[in-house]
Amino acid sequence: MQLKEHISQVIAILGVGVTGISVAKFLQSRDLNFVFLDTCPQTSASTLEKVTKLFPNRDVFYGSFDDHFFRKIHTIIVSPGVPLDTPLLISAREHSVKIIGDVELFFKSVSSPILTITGANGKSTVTSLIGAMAEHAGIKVGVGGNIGTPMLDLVDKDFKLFVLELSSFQLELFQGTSEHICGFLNISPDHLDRHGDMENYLAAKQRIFLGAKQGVVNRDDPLTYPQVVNKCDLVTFGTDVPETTDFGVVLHDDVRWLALGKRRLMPVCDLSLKGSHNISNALAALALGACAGLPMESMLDTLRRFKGLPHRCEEIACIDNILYVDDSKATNIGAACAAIEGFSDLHKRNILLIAGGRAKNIDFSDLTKIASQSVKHCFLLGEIADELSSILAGVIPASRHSSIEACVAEASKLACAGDIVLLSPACASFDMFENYIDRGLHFKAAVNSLNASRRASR
Ligand code: UMA
Ligand code: ADP
Repeated sequence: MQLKEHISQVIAILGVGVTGISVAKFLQSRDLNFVFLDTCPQTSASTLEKVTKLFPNRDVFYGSFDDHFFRKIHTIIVSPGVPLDTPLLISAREHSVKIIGDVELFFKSVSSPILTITGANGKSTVTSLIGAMAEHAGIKVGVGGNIGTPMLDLVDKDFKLFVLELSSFQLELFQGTSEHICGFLNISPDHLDRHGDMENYLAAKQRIFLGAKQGVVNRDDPLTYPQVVNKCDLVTFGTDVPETTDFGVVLHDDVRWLALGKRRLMPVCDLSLKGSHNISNALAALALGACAGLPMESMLDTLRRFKGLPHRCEEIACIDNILYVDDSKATNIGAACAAIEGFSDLHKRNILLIAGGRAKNIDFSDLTKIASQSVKHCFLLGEIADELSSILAGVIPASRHSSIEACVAEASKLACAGDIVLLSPACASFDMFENYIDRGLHFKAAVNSLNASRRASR
């Protein structure tokens, strides 16, 4: 591999999170020399201790770096969470240091077909669906990327197909150095704190078409089509009637069917996942799976069985005929709107929404519009609570709370039979929780303890 050419210099791994550790294992297995860098003063002692234990002979540098330092580095492999305009990377570029991400290393290291998936929302659902479809068909499939398992952990394992979820952060450095089949699901504002504006966010997502031989795009969202001239064949999905080789929805005897062209595949009501956003996710998975040659019967059977991932519109409990739903993974406005629409009742305001956290420089007007039709009360959390409270003033009754437990307790008092208490925060979790999983687990624990106390009092 190219990285071996510079014997007197080393590779630097920037970031000691799960990506950094997987890159280190990969380089170590190939006898390549490397050091760790980290620019976050708040990186915990326990993380650094873990890295030192795993790689006792490797240096870990943190803080700021002088010119002399860059003469010893030929390549920096950057973790996705590190912004590319970080001063360290600006200096590195000035010293002609090569800057790459783990995706590039992955693409150069595997020979089995690769499916790549991006979009603002639905990435993990579609990625897991395709993984489950391939497994159902008996194919040894490696699933990873932004979904959690760092992709370099998948190499050297004899997988016959790879399904990778790619975030805009990972795509910023993506070069598409070998062939793949890509899917761009949808776009709505997210991560504008990192990308600055929608144009940059979309430009990062559009990089998924680099090197793609086939692309799956969403007819309901034209911004998912490649915006630069590109040679890949396109297959589309959408919730309207499809053309011959595309995926969509057709009506037959008043029943809605998922369809490939005119061919009816299965009734929409047979989908195990609920909500209109999941019809799109199912169609995207079918389109991508078909491009990868997965058998239709395996794909349809998976769609009938796949129950969804934790913290995505996950129904936790029904207490006194009030449903409690954990949608902690809804970390942007588009996702929260999809969840609210999916659970709303046309006839009344039936949702008690728990929202808030750390905002990402996104305009809340779409959320206010959708929520005004179906949200009875909004329970606000985190750094954005004050701002959100003024935005909602006069539109939706709202109150601020210091914990998710308090939100659940207050929501249970205001809710009536048939209502839904929905945690769909529209914000990142890092101001109060370790991540969205931690936030979802706190919600789940609060709901379970409410359930236990109601049972005890009966
Ligand atoms: N760091 C720096 N300087 C910085 C920022 C971070 O040195 O300016 C260091 C931190 O101190 C830490 C390390 O970088 O040591 C963390 O790296 P990271 O933030 O890239 O996190 P990883 O643990 O490597 O996890 C990453 C993804 N994280 C992000 O993109 C923020 C994970 O996605 C992904 O699952 C994992 O790689 C495996 O591919 C998480 C995520 O929140 C779930 N993604 C965003 C989302 O889904 O919305 C994009
Ligand atoms: P991602 O990996 O892109 O964050 P997930 O599949 O984890 O997406 O779903 C996260 C949340 O996004 C879900 O809980 C749901 O609220 C919302 N969501 C899922 N699919 C879609 C979609 N196709 N369109 C809009 N929102 C969606």
